[in-house]
Amino acid sequence: MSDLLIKLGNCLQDGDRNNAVELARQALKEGIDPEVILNKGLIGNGMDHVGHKFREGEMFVPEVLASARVMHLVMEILKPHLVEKGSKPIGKAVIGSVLGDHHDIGKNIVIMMLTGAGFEVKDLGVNVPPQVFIDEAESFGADLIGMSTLLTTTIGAMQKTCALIKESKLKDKVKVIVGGAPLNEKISLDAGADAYAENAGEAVIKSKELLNII
Ligand code: B1M
Repeated sequence: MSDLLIKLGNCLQDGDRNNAVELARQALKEGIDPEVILNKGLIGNGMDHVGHKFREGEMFVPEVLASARVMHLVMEILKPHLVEKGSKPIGKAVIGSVLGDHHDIGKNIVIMMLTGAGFEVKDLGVNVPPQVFIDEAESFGADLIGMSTLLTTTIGAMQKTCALIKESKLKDKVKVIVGGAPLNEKISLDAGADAYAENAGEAVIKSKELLNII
């Protein structure tokens, strides 16, 4: 990994927003692929370490929040480079973090990547109740509902939302894709989702597969 990306990841871990922004701009100027900046610098050398330190009790909520703010800031800089919107959307999606879940970084990345791939995406935000996914999908005319679940304790909300979708009139109209750290293929498909994606790149591939987009 380049020195620049290691430094960027370290800034994210330290919550150092000024230097992080500077380094991200420099990385883009040097022609480093924005996806590499995201996956290797911000996630691989940044957020993954933050998660580990949080789990081990070496970092606490205020520090993790500072890292999350740096992530948001740098993502704003990367966004125009990751998103090159096509003129006509290849599909429409509504995506949110499930009820009880306030994590939004992964969801936002998935939205960015799907938008970049040509989807029109409505961001439902965080802490989204099951019925809201259905109502918003209906009014937006979505082909796809996406749910992000970061906590073990919110897997139930994902399962409940999937069950409600199956009982709703949208059941044959929309496909459901889910993702987030505590999920896996089995939990997701057992809950009634049509696909599970481990990361944002896979979310794009699987969303296209679900909608038969080659
Ligand atoms: Co929280 N948190 N957090 N947290 N937090 C985790 C998830 C945790 C694993 C940390 C730990 O203990 N090691 C742990 C959950 C344990 C568990 O349940 N198994 C945890 C906890 C416990 C909590 C609180 C309960 C802590 C507390 O208050 N005591 C609390 C809960 C709040 C709530 O939601 N109700 C809490 C709060 C917070 C902060 C507010 C401080 C902050 C969130 C800020 C924000 O999101 N705006 C935060 C953060 C930052 C984390 C960690 C450190 C990082 C999450 C992240 O952004 N990762 C996280 C540890 C970790 O994951 N390493 C942790 C980077 C992001 C790019 O990855 O979100 O996994 P991720 O998204 C990936 C894939 O999962 C996938 O693609 C994304 C991009 O590649 N994906 C999808 C995600 N959604 C998808 C949807 C799809 C497809 C793919 O289709 C639609």
